[in-house]
Amino acid sequence: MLANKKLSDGVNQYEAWKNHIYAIIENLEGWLEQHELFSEEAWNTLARCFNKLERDRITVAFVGEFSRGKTELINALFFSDTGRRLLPSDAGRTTMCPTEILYDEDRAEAYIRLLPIETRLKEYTLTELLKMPDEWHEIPLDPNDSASLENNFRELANTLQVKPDEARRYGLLNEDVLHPEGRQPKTIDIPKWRHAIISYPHSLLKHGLTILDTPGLNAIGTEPELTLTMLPSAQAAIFVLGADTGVSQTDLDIWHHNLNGHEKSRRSRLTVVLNKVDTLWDDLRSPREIEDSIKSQILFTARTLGVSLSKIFPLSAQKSLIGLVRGDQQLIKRSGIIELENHINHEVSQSKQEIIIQDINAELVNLLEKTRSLVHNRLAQEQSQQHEMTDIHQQSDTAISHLLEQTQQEQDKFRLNSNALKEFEHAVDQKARELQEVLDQKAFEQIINQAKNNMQQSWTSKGIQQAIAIFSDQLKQYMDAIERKVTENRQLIKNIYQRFEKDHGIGVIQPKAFSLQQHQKQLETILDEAKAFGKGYRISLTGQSQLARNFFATIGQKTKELFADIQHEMNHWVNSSLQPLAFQIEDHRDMLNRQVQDLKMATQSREVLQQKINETSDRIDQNKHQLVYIDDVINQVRSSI
Ligand SMILES: Nc1nc2c(ncn2[C@@H]2O[C@H](COP(=O)(O)OP(=O)(O)OP(=O)(O)O)[C@@H](O)[C@H]2O)c(=O)[nH]1
Ligand SMILES: [Mg+2]
Repeated sequence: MLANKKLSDGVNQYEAWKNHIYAIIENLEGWLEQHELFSEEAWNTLARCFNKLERDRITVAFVGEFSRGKTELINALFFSDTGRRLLPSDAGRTTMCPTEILYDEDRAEAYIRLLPIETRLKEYTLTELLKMPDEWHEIPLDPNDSASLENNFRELANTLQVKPDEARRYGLLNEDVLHPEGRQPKTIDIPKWRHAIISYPHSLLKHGLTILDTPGLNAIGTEPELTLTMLPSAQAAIFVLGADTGVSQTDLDIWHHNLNGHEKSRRSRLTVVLNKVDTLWDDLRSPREIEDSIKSQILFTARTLGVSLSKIFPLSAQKSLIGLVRGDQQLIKRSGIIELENHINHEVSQSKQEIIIQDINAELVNLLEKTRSLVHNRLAQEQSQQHEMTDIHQQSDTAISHLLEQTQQEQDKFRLNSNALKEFEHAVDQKARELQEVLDQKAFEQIINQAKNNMQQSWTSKGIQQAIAIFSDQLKQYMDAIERKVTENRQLIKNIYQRFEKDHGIGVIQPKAFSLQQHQKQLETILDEAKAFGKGYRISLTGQSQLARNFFATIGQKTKELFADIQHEMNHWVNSSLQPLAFQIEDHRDMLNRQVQDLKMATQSREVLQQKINETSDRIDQNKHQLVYIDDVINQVRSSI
């Protein structure tokens, strides 16, 4: 189908890249093993890359005020080949809960999993609930029966009628609906489900695309994890406006609070859709007049939101769905959907590049470069040994005995130093323990608990903001203390390497130094969000305990994950920091042993020495071939972008 073609191009390219990298990793693994270059560090790096590739998904989120046509657009973009309006799209509020649409590779089945709204009363965060299958209601789906699919998907729009008190407990009561005097409503409608996950075997979803459909975001009680965690982590967000409504105040609120706000880098991945342009199609106006009126709407939107014109796509989701279902090419073209598809395609491959450059590519190239230095070292050693042997070949017997003596002395000195490696390892362990003490889970929990108490005891918005400010300061101090210990550790490791370099000319290949820079940036972003959170809440609407719960379900959870990440990466760094040195020590020891043997041999027979010289030449050739191979793989990785 025409409309899906471009999108699948983007995702297919991504899939092809992934397969390419998988193949590179697999080949590399075998090759490293074959040439005795497969260190524990290499194993860890490759395993990490593999994991990242497995888990990696691209999320495109659809965001906007209710009834702007988000769901209709998803139907047109992804599900028109079912010949139906698959996901419920209707006037008024329709999508009631955030809905992730993906394909569950592990289970390889189609289903909807729905999280009951009642789980809002539990202390668990959404992230935690994801790991508790019993809390979810599951409906199996038959992807070949589109009528029953459409029927099952209606659950996404399902509501419950509850008493105002119950709604308040869920944090879903807008106090404005209660009249200060006069009669109170007996019941009000709230969403039946809190979150939905659809697994559906669509080719794009199978290739790692996740679509996130959101309910009109201005809705009271919007799941805080949606706006603070899920939206910021989506690779692309599509903000949907209606040409019939223009940019309303509520559209602007959503834009500023959820999209344009804290993470400036996200802006490049933001797309604005001006939907429902068909409402401007008017048979009494000339095509030129219609085009002009669309253009002026686009200009106005660009100015109001402060985005460039190239990011705004006028279209009609409804007409494109109809055109696609009927195979009406003219209507499809007029609907404007094709331009949006091209753009999403571009965004998807853009974010693909970001992932590659930042993560996998850098990791692989780093490993390959280290391996290259190692082979380079071996080559240099073999070459100098060949030199020495050729020299020896021409020397007198007394000169050879002298050389043997010298080499044995170096061997002794080296033995002493390399025995000291155990002590160095001990020192690094000791420092690592000190670091663990600083990163102590209890200290972190204390910060969280104190903030929780402070918030629950605050009766004013100002009090909440103060509690957040204290929380931020404490986290910054905590991070600074970690930074100080990390610096000490880094210095210790550097000294050890320098010592071997000075005494024996080895230790040139050093481990990648661990840096907290990235994490510090992440903490800053989270703290900015925390500040915005404090300002954005009206305590009267939410109540402190619900507010504290929201805060810790989002900001609290994020900081927890951040420090868990730091701990994890740091452990890896400390455990592997002396590995490159150990590897080089072993290499150097082998070389010295060989030299001593060669010299001993030379005192006995010149012929055998010649044979040794020839063998060394062979090894030099092998090393040169290995260097060519490594450069080739580095090029393959770099050119895979
Ligand atoms: N005329 C016209 N109507 C549209 C278009 N796209 C969507 N609609 C209609 O607008 C209404 C709302 O569409 P939805 O897709 O449910 O909107 P939504 O943004 O998902 O709304 P929520 O789920 O409530 O957040 C439905 O009646 C659609 O048929 C369009 O391009 N043109
Ligand atoms: Mg919807």
